[in-house]
Amino acid sequence: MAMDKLERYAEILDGAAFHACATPQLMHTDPELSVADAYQIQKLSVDCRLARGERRIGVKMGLTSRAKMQQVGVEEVVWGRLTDAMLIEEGTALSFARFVHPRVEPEVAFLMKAPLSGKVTAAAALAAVEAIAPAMEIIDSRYENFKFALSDVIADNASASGLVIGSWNDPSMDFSNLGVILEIDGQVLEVGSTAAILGHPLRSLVAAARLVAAAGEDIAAGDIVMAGGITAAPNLAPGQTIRTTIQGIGAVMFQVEV
Ligand code: 0L1
Ligand code: MG
Repeated sequence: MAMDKLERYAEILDGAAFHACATPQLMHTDPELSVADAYQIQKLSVDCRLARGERRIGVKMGLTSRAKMQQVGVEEVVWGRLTDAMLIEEGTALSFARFVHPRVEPEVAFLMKAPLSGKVTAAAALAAVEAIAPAMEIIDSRYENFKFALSDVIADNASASGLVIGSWNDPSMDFSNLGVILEIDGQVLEVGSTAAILGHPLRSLVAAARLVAAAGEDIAAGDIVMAGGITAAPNLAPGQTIRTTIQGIGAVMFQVEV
């Protein structure tokens, strides 16, 4: 696809995120949009954020669990880029007005102590991890009605929009199958296991190293890698208190402003 068209799509998606205003699916006007085109659009749209002064802080993996794939009808693992403007401090309230139609996902976050790139083993991936934390991702599709096809969601930075990270833990523990509870206003809405992430969260990190390297980039020391949603993602609404607890590694919470 011609560069000027890729740039135009990137600006549309960046504008939709910036103004919290939904836009039609790119695939409706361009049904031939390829996955490779979509990742180029993603990079160009994140470049718009970087040009406004945001800083890259890592990457997110998306659609890494059956529950997530079934919820949105897309059956591929995807990745996206995270910036510092997406970080929400644990325990604080986020402004609902920043988002189009946000949802929340319980996740595991990795903090990297060494770079990771290309085809790596799970053992090599673990050796590059400084710490793991309970986390939540706020996803917000910029498309109308939260509806998209694979290339749409990739171009839209895999719906990346916010992340909240709890306390960091030593990664030497077995975190392959830890119980997960997502509560909204004290009510348990979703339960799951870290095993829902590709069978083991480390597999998501292995996939991240491969996919990010294929795009000519690296996972760097100091990066955060969000491993992907464990359960289906409920809608957020003003006034809610959201908490995720992961067995053995702690809890993380935030509120949504009224
Ligand atoms: O992080 C995720 O698993 C979501 C990826 C994009 C699909 C969605 O918006 O639900
Ligand atoms: Mg996610």
